[in-house]
Amino acid sequence: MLRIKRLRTRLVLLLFGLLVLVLGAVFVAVYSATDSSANRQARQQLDVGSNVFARLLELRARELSSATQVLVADFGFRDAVASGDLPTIRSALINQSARIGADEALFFDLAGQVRESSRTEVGARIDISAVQPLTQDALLAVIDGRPYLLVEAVVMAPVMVGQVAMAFRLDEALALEMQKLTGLQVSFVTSLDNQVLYRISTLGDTYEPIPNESNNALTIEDESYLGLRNILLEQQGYQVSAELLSPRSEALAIFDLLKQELAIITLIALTLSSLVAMVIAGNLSRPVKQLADSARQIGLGDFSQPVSLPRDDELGLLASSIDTMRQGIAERERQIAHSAYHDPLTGLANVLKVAERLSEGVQAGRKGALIRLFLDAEAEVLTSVGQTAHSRLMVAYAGRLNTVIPTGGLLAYQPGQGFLLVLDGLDVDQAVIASDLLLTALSERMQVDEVKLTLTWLAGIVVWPEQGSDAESLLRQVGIAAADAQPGPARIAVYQAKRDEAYMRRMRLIRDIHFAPQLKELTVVYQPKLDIRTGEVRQLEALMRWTHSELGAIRPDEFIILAEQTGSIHRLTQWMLAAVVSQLGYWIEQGLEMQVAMNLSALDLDNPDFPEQVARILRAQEIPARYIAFEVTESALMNNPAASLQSLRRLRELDIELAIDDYGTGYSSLATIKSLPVQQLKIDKSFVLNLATSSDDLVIVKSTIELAHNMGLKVVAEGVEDADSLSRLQQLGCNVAQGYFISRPLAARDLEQWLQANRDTYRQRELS
Ligand code: G
Ligand code: G
Ligand code: MN
Repeated sequence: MLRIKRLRTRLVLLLFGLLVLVLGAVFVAVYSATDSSANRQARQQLDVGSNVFARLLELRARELSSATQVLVADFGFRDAVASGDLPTIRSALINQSARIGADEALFFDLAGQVRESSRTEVGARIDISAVQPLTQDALLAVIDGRPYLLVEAVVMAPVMVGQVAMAFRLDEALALEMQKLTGLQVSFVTSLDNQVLYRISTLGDTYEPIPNESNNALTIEDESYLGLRNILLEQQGYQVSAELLSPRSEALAIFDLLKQELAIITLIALTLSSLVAMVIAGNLSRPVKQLADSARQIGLGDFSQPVSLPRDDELGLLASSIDTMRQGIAERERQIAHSAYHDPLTGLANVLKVAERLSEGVQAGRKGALIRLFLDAEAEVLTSVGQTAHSRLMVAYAGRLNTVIPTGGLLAYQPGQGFLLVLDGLDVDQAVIASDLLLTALSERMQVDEVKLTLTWLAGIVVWPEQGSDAESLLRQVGIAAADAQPGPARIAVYQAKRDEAYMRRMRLIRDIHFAPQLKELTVVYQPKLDIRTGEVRQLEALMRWTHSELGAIRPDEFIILAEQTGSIHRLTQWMLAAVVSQLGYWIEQGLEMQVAMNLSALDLDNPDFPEQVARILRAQEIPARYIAFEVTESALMNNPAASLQSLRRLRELDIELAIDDYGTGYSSLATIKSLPVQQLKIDKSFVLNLATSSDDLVIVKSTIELAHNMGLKVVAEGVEDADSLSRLQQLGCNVAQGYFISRPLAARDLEQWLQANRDTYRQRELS
């Protein structure tokens, strides 16, 4: 906007400036032309004036001359001169000069002295300072300091007896006459040694003579003149000049008029040129502004308006370039938008598009289903066929699905997760039926290149609004549902809210278990193990407890598995070991000698450093190895038999007692256990809980005890909940009993009290 304004201003200024320049030049040219023509005119007038002046003087001189001749020819006057009759001479002089209007008439004697004049006072002194010939007949003289035109004649009687001169003063009357004749200003200036003696002028008394140097233009009382100085006499320091001034105002007046006209022309031209500039600028800036608006529109993402200017100049070209650019950007924008919502491999929509569609569906208040169709064991399929074939397979399946999905359904592909299908208007049953059809289509044999495959597809379903109210939950829930699907009859799994809760809880525990040790949320409880023969409690089983800050007490059955899955189990075992060893240290100090058994998980046994860690911690706390024992389940041993065996041997070398836990729940036989460096066998509580009533269990327990004893193993029965069971175990020769009947797991303090209180309980029993 600003730029455009500037463009207009600049154009106006440019035109304006150019015009001012041109007009200025014209003005100057006209002025100088007028000025020189005024000068020329003035000069001409001066020349004319000079000539006129010269003629005038000549004329005067001739008049004077003839009057003088008349006078000297007069007999009476000659006679008077010859006789020296001064009064007659004088009166003749007066008469004659008055007659022709001469200002002065003089009579000179033979010696050239003025003897008589026409002046009224008798014997006046007349001082003739300088005389110089002016014309053929006349002289110019300075008499009494004033300029005169002088004409002489000799008086003969018949010899020369004297001289007569008549003078005519260069006075104001002459000047005025001159002015009338020529139109010039006329001045006569007499000076001696450059000091003005006398001056008269048609310009008045204030007239200053033209300076010597200047013979040109000068200004007097606001009037411009061109001057000309005619020097009439120059002698003995005297100078007489006639100065003519020709006014230039008339000539210049023409120019004044011209000046006004020029000003008006200038004004009009300026106004017109401004208008023209505005129009041109507007003509230029309007389309530019239009283009700028279009460009801004494109910048804002509106590509709908075509850009064009109906012009065949550069601006038109620019407009069509911008339009090409607009189309290009629009196309690229469309591509970007497309790839943001589409999977590049299959060309199907992607999960973002699904989320959008779900949000729309949920917000519109419609019901619908989100179905995930995925390959069973996709990772294995990928490994066996390779990435390229896998990609081609997916494209092929996408094509197959596209032909069978119900109209209006949105099919999307999520790499590694299979296909997602959004179907509006379906309830659960319809979604299951639809999924079944789709799975059937997918499960048909597929051929890609040379490879023919029949793959197992599974489906997970979630429906809204019953099961979810936003896209994010629906996508998460369909994943949970999918995780439940299994090849076979359960190949389609519908999302169940309960599972979701359990899932969330599992996530929470997995996240938090890592921090349980440092948050001091873990504790240890101890369950006594009764030596059936002596009735003494010399052994304890240490069991971990986790009190979550929000979820409360969490059973090991729940969290140990999760800890194993995440690897946190190492931290837990370390913590347990440290806690138990420090408790042992305290008890030994107190004189309480107990062997404490800890449970190990498969990962502990896999860890080759574990035995060394145990040895280190025992050494550090100075606890003899016989005070601790470890319980390991059969299944933990089977996870990595070689490494487990290695660890057990190392632990055994440290002189640590080892037990097989939960015996009877796994598949291992006593024969395999025989090869292990273990000393105890713990019969699983499932065989012991009902020992008093179940003869089957009794048989199993009995034979187990016998066989174990044959192999030199001590037998521990866990889950002893009643006196009958205990006495049966006693009869069967079981070595140790553990269970609620004896005591529940107790905190260390409580255990100490329990031991105090029950020191003799079982001894008496044995005696009885
Ligand atoms: O007492 P209780 O319900 O707590 O024990 C449940 C299971 O948890 C038992 O199988 C027990 O072996 C296991 N368990 C308890 N404490 C620990 C422990 O510190 N480490 C391991 N690996 N398992 C434990
Ligand atoms: O698997 P393990 O041997 O580590 O078994 C210890 C588990 O058995 C602990 O969870 C403990 O609480 C539980 N337990 C101990 N005695 C009894 C009992 O008498 N009855 C029942 N039901 N569980 C017991
Ligand atoms: Mn145990």
